[in-house]
Amino acid sequence: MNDAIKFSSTVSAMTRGGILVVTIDNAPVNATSADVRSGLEKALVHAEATANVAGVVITGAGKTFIGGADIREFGKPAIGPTLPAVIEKIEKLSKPVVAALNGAALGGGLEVALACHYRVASSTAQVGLPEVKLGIVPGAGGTQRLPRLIGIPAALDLITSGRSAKTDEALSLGIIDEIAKADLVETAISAAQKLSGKQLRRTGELSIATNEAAEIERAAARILGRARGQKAPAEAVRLITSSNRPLTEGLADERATFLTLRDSREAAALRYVFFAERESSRVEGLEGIEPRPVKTIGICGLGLMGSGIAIVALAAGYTVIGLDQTAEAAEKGRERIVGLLERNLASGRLDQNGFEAQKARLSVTASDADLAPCDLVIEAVFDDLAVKIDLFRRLDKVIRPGAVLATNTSYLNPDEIAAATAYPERVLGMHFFSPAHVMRLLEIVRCARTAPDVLATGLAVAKKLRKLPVVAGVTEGFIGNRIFSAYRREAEFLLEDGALPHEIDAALEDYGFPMGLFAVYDMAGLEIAWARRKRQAAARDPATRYVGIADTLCEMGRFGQKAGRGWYAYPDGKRTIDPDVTAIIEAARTQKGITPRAFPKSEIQERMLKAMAAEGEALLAEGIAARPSDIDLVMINGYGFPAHKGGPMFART
Ligand code: T1G
Repeated sequence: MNDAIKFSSTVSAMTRGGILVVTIDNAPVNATSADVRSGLEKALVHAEATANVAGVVITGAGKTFIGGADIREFGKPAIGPTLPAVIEKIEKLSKPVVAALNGAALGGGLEVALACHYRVASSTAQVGLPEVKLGIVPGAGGTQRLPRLIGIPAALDLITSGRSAKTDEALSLGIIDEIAKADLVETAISAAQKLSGKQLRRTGELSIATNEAAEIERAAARILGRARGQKAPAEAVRLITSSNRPLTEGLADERATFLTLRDSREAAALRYVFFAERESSRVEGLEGIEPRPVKTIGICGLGLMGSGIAIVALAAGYTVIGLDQTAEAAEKGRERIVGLLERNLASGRLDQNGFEAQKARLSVTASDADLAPCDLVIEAVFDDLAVKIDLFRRLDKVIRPGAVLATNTSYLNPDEIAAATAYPERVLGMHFFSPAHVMRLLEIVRCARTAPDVLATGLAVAKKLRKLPVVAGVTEGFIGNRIFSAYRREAEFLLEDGALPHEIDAALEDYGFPMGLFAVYDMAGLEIAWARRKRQAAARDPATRYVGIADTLCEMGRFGQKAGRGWYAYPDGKRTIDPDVTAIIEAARTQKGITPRAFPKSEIQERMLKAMAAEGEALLAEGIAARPSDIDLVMINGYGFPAHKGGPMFART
């Protein structure tokens, strides 16, 4: 082997068996920064010009091949060479270039690989073009080369979903040519040696099957239906479905579209969310604080929420001990959890070994004493203060003092629960969103006396559960429900001022929410908020504006979809505008002497956004939320706020 050649600070190479093995080493994810692009270009020029180099292998250092273009460079002045220029050099090289995918090849990383003449992957690699998740389209040939390799329908699925494919699927689709059985780079070297001197398969020169028009049309319609006002998926559909045109034409259209989208508000919002998700688990003052070790998690209450938490804990590798009030209830809980595991097995999310292993790590009981081995106990019992305090007092007697106690309460004050226990510093809130095995968001509630390493433990467990943790201070409803209450309050003000439920819902759906507020309200049921309003009635300040319309509906038994009527009527299960509700709203306006007026969608949206942002500002001022982007993550991941709008705090900027 010859000595290494450094083409840039992040790109080096050495010649092995006549093949120039180029390694990209740009921590943390080998993003194709300007230095990487320049190093790659120099390596290709060197390979072309060096007689005893018969071919090239490109691979990454660490666990990622190339994680994509460097998102942090977006919006800054472009530094040459551009990625498309480097990629064109790869494809046009006279000698074989083989990609050795040592890990994730995403975005620009996959685009580099697609321009190579052969692709070998390690079994742990994954490939994908996730650009739409950033509000852009692939900008370096993905929409033009992928269809040439795997056909338009499969390319539409991968590019417009932004999902990754593991190596088995990538092989069967034709994205990669081989899964290395032995050493990856050695396999790639021998592939390059075999291709040397042979006719090279250049992806850009491949033709595209055009006999799938009906399937393509159906797929395109489905994708556009799901886009909900986002531009990137629609542009991706246009570029992919028109990719059977001369490559240079398609590449030029793709690049222009990418540059336009990259500078759009939608893309800026999604980049903001991308970095916000990585910021949320950074808590000031926790640097260097070690979380407490957690291997066994106890879950008290095996209803919908508790069983969902059990599923994610089992999937994360924890041993789970479920507790319920009686042996029958515990057994019912176990059946519910195993049923969910069986669904995962049936859907292929779990293989048989995984199913058996997870099932084996689950036990249930009705006896507190069986929770003794737990390092963390999460309660998801009935949301009543006395019930929770009694449970935590019982747990104080059976789990070791160093074990962590977490309450999943949505609205109770965790400080009151903690204060009633023997070791308040080991108590925190872990507010899961239902269904817990689906929703990523997890509010980690820092109680007044939560010890730093206990908070660090909550964050570490959240990460292992593959949740998106956001730290909240103690206030009624923490971050999400506090903002949701403000959002709901403003909507009810709008009802009194002249708007109707379906108009408000239409404005919110037009903005990008999957469902309007009143439709969601009817689905969740009006009685929960009603019970809380009645509890708070005595303490309510008579000077603050209060809308009694929801109370009127509840007094009439209009609790929502389950009751067959709420804000809407559901004659055949179908949500229908109900003139009776309109009459109730009109009566409420008359009673308050309000002269109603019409509200355009834009004004409804503006008032709702302002109400959320104002509550967000209050949460920041009170120190309940650490940063605006945490608030945005909560509203996007827990309440359907459209990610491509960035969240209520981003939207006000
Ligand atoms: N650019 C810049 N920084 C990035 C980055 C990227 N593409 N990807 C990750 N990071 C940072 C991230 O912010 C974090 O920083 C650290 O790396 C570790 O990330 C031309 C234009 C690759 C699967 O969308 O999916 O290519 O917090 O915690 O869990 O068509 O990162 O440490 O300061 O996520 O091991 C397309 C995005 C870009 C992939 C690794 N590519 N990244 O996951 O680490 S656009 C993507 C990921 C593009 C082309 C277009 C994941 C990962 P910090 P991490 P991980």
